[in-house]
Amino acid sequence: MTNKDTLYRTTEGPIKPFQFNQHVADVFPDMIERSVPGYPLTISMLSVIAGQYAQENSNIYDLGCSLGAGSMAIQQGLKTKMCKIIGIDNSPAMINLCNKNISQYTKVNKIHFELSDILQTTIKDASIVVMNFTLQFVPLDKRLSLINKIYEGLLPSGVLILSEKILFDDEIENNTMQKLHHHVKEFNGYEQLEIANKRDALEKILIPETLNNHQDRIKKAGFENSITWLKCLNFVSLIAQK
Ligand code: GEK
Repeated sequence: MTNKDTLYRTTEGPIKPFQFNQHVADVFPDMIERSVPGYPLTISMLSVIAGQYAQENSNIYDLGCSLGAGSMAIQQGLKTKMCKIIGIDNSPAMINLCNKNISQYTKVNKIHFELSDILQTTIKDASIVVMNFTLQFVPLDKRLSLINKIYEGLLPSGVLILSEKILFDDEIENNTMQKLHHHVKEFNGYEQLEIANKRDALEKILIPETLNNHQDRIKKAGFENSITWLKCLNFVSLIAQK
């Protein structure tokens, strides 16, 4: 049973900056599914990607794992391959819920959830590193060193999966995508007030960049290529191979 997200259905101000606290963790599946167009497909495709790119006896990282949806999809895609899946998040509320949920599912016992800052954590012997809508919450000036660290921690032919909300250089395209995203939220049951309050809360917390910015950074880190494998409005997912 997922709890319905009504956190921003309030006329009481001022709206506080967004935090991944217990209130958010408690409604997170509903929040992300109704807010991020294409999210369920992004998650289910992680099973396919894991099946294809996981290397035997390697590590697989899910950075900013929230409640572990990505880690669990990866686990399902591995079938008989032996890998260590490591889900990392710096929100105690998220990691506590991950550990509570995992004890109910013995089949996901190969996932290790860690409470830690992805800027501090070591990445090594990785065949896959997933950052599903996480880099956008990392300060801009820390993003290149994080992508560099991921590149260094990947095995030869290892892949980074990077999903992000993006901006567009073209003003008309940018406005169109933002409007359509707003309509998706409305269609999914959010009221105008909730949408406006959440936008205020996320300002300066979620910092999107253009696809070019991401591709340039990925290239600078040393990846041979980065391919957009999914795009839904202003949300994309890239695969970059070492
Ligand atoms: C999913 N990937 O369901 N260190 C660790 N975790 C962080 C950091 C950091 N420096 N910064 C942010 N986070 C998930 C969804 S949500 C995306 C990811 C969203 C964590 C933060 O605590 C949150 O759980 C997650 O990154 C971002 O596929 O809510 O739009």
